[in-house]
Amino acid sequence: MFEKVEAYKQELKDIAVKSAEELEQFRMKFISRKSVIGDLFNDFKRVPNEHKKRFGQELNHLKSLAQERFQHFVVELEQNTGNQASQSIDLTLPVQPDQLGSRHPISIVANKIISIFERIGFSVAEGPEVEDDWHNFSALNFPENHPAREMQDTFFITKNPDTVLRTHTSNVQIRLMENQKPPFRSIMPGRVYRNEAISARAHCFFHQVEGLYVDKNVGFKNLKDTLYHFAKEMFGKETKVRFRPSFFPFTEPSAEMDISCFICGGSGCKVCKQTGWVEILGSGMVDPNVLKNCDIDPEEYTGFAFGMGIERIAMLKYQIDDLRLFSENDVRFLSQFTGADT
Ligand code: 2U9
Repeated sequence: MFEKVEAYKQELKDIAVKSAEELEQFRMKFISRKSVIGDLFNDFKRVPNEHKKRFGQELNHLKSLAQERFQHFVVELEQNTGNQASQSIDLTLPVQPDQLGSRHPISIVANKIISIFERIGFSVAEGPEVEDDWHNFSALNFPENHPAREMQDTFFITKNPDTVLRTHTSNVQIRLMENQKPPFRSIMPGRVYRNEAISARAHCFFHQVEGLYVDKNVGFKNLKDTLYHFAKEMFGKETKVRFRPSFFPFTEPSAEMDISCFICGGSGCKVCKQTGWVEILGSGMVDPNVLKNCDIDPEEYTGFAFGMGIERIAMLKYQIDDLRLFSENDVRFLSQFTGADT
């Protein structure tokens, strides 16, 4: 057995390791639990007592030698492969550009709308998305039996049926008028909720920008001038505008605004469904009841208001045919909206 130890010592001194496979073979033979050195330790009990001490010393020495050699080969191999890797790197190759994020199309459209109105003196106002019945419905002149108040249309908070997820950003106008004195000239961008089944054409949340202008002597002409200016800034100088009568509980009279189709210029295409016109927003003169609900005298002050869905405008502008794309966070969709128009 002493001869075996001597033979392994010699082998450890002579051996060379050139590759990862050879290193693994070395580890199996000399380091692992089933190594030849392990076998020799198992044989220890059969060594006569008078030789046990010297055999133990020899074995420990053999084990240390194997571990030293193993460490040496590990370092040597790392250095060699590292050198090879650095030699194979072509430092003249162009750098891979960083993958930059891009602004969400809803943000792009909202920012554009905000900047158009800011340039003509409107400020931006925000308010809560969880709202009470008064600010979301009653103050806005919604009758008790209005269908929007139904569970099928509005998300009610189960624990408190007086609390809803706001169905429009009009709650912000009410809070503004309750807390400050006129004149008001603000826009209200934000997320709103409707109890709708999710499909390509409907979603349970979307985004709006609403606007409010209240002052002495504000008339329907101011509404038309302002929205006409907006349409030209948003969709181009050639854009034509038309108003159609409509109805909302919070405005009287009310009108919907169409613009000439910015894809076909009015001659008829898929986007405008061959009509030459696309509906962009709703508007109207603030109902006197709404002003009274906010302690504003409708004999002294009048105002106009408008509201538009941001998703609708983004879908028209970018010809997107499925609402769900806006909230799925698919990078293949989102990365298409890079560029200067942010
Ligand atoms: C107050 C008074 C009046 C806001 C208005 C509309 C017309 C309108 C729709 C556009 C598409 C909602 O997102 S949409 O479905 N909105 O047509 N909104 S006037 O009128 C107000 C708001 C607040 C105190």
